[in-house]
Amino acid sequence: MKASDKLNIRNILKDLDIYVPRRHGWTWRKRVPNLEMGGHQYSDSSEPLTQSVPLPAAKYFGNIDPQPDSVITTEIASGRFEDDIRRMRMAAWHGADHIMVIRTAGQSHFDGLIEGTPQGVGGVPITRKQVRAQRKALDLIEDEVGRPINYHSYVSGVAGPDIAVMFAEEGVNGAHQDPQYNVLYRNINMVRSFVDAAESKCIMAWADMLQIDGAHNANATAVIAEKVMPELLVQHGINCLFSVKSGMKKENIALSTVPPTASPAPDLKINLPYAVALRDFFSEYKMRAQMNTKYMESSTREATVTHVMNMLISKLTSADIQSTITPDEGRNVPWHMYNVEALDTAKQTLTALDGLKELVEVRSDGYMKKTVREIKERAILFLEELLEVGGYFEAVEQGFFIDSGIYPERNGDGISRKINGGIGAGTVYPRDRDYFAPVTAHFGHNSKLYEYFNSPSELIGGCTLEDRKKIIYIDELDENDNVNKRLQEKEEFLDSSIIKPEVEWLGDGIIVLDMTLPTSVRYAEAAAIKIAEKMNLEDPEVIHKELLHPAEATRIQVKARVNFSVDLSEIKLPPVQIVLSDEEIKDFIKKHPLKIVAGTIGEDEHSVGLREIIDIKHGGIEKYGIECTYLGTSVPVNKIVDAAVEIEADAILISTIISHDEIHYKNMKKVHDYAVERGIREKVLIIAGGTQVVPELAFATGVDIGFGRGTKGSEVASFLVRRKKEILKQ
Ligand code: Z98
Repeated sequence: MKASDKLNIRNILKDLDIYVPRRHGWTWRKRVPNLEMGGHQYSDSSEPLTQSVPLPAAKYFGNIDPQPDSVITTEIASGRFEDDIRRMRMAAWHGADHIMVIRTAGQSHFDGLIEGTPQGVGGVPITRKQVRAQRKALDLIEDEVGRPINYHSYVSGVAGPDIAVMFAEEGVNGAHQDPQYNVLYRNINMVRSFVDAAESKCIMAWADMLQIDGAHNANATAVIAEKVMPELLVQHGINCLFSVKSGMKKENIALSTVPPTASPAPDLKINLPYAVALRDFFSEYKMRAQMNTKYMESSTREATVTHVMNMLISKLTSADIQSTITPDEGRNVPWHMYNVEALDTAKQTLTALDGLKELVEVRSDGYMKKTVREIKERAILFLEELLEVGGYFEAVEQGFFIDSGIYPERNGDGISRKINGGIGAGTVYPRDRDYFAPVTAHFGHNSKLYEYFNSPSELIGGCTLEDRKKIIYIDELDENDNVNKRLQEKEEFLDSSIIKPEVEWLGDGIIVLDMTLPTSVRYAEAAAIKIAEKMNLEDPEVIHKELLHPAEATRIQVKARVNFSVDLSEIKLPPVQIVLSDEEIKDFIKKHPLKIVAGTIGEDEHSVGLREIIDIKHGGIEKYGIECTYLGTSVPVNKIVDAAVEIEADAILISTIISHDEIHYKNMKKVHDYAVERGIREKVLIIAGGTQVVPELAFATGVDIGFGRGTKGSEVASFLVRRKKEILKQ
C-alpha cells in the first residue's frame, strides 16, 4: 500500500472467505533502551516506525518520531467498520499499536454470534466478517508503519465463549474478559458469567491473547470514584486469580487501572498512592492504564489535562499499555480527529517524560507509605469480609460493590444482583458423566478420553482452531443493512475527486464551528444555533459551552452538516515549493555567502509580512546567515534596484500587500524592467511576496518567483539556495 493511496475497502472485502490471519497472540513493542535520535538519547523508547506522522514540533528536530516503550491504545466506535478501518490507519500513523473496537449497544445481551455487517450504535456489531475485514486491513497497515498492531474487542456478555472461539479463530490479539463486568454492569447471571468466563479464558489462553479486566468500570459508575479504591483491588484480584486458574499466563493478564480522581481534587495525592498500591499487589501482572472519564466534561482542554496528569502516574508506575480514550469517550464525541489528538497527546507526553524514573523517585516513606498501606489494608479487610459472608456471589447479592462509602464505610447503595437472578439465570448444567466434546481449549475435564489424546479434537482431525476449513463463514444475512449497500450509497465519494468534510463516516458532511458570543450561556446556545442556520448548515447541535463570564461572553462549539461537496479536480494548486532542511541551507550559505536587499515598494506601508520573512526573531532568512539590507517601507522601485547594484546583492525581495488596480503586479514588472535597464537582471534574483500574490501571475511579470499568503522564511531561503546551486552548476 502506498502512503499516497487511499485504503480500498472493496479490496479488503474481496476474498474474505479465504482470509487466514497471519498470527495469533499479543505483541509488545520492541524496546530499544538508549536510543539515539536527532542528537538525543532516549531511555524508555521502542523501535521507530518506518512511516508515521510525527508531532507538529518535530520539524524543528529533523522530523524525528521517537516511539515510547509502552503499547498505545486507541478505541474506535463509529458504528461502521468500513470507516473505522480508515481511522485505524490514521491511528497507526500517529503511534497506536493497540486498536480496540467497541461493540454495538446491547451486544452483551445477544446469546450467540451475529453475522454480516449491520450498522451499529456507539460501536460496531462484532461479527466474523467485520473482524476478518479489520484484521486483514490491519495486516496492510502494520506493514505500512513497520510495527505489529494488536486488534482487540470484548469477550463478555451471554455469548462470551462463542465470541472467544471466533476471536481465537480470527487472530484477534486481545480482549476484555471479566465475569464481574457481566454481573455488575450487564445484569447477567453470576453463575453463568463465571462458568462462561472459565471457558472463555481457557480459549483466550490457547490463542495467547492479552486479557484486560473490567475493574475500571467501577470507577466510572461510582458516585465518588475515589471511594471504590479498596474494592477495585479486590475486583482485580478476583479476575487475576480466576484467569490464572483457567489457564492464562500471568504476563497475558492486564489490569485495567484508572486514576480514580481528577483535579480540582488534589489529583496526585490520591491517584499516585493508589497506583503504587496496585503495582505492589499485582507486580507479576501487566497494567493497562486508562484515563479517568468519570469527571470529564465536553472541554477538550480539560480532558487533555486529565489525560496528561494520568500519564504522569502511568510513567511513575511503569504502565505497560497506555490507553488514549480521552477525550473521545469521556466527551462522547468519538471522531477521527479526537482519536488522533489523544494519540498525539500520549506520544508527546510519554516522550516528554522519557527517563522520568532516572530523574525522580516515588517516596516510600511519610505520606506515601501511610496512604499506600491504608488502601491495601482496606482492600484486605474487604476481601476478608467477602469470604466471611460466604464468598463473592453472596457479597454481590448483599451490595458490597460500588457502594458510595469507602470500605469499611458502607452506605447501602451498592449494585446488588441476585445469585439466581439476571439474564441467563438457570442455564448452567453439570456435564454428563460421559460428556465428550471433540474440541481444543475446553475448560475442565473433557471426558476420561482426554488422557489418551493431546487434544480431544484429534478424534475429528482437529477442530476449527486447527482446521480452518471447518469454520463456517457467513457473508451477509440482511440484504439491506450491510456494507455493500452502504458503499453503494457512498459511491460518489469512493475513488473519486469529490469530497465532503468528515468526522466519522465517509461523506458525513459534519463540521465544527467555534465561536465566542458576548452574552450569557443560555442565550449564547440559542444564538449559536441561529448563526449556524443562517450559514445554511443543517442539523446544528451545541456540543460544548464554556462560560467566559456570566454577562460578558460564552464560548460555544456547534456541530452541523454541510449540504454540498467539493470537487478537487476543479482546484488548481500552485507547484509545490521544495523546502530544504535548516542544516542544508546553513551549510550552503556558509560556503557561499548570500546578500539580499529588501523593502515594501511603491506606496505600500505594510511591513509585517516582509519582516517575518527576514527577521531572525520570526524564523526569517537572517537565521541562516543571509546578509539582509532592509530599506524600509514604500521604497521607490529605482531605489531598491540601485541599492542592489551598490551592495552587489544576490537577490531583491519586494513585498506588496496593496493590490488595488493590480498595482502589486505592475510594481513587480517595474522592478524587473529597471533591473534589466541597470544591467543586473542576469545576476540578481527578484522575489516578490504579499498576501494577494498569486505565484503564476507574479512570474508572468518577469520576477523569478512569487510567494503568497502564509509563506515562511525557510521557503524563501530554500528557493534562494536552490537557484544559486543551479547558477553555480552552469
Ligand atoms: C475500556 N473504555 O475498558 P459491552 N467487558 C469489559 C468492559 O470494560 C467493556 C465491555 C466488556 C473502556 C471500554 N468497556 C468500555 C470488561 C467495556 C464491553 O457490553 O459490549 O458494552 O461490553 O477500555
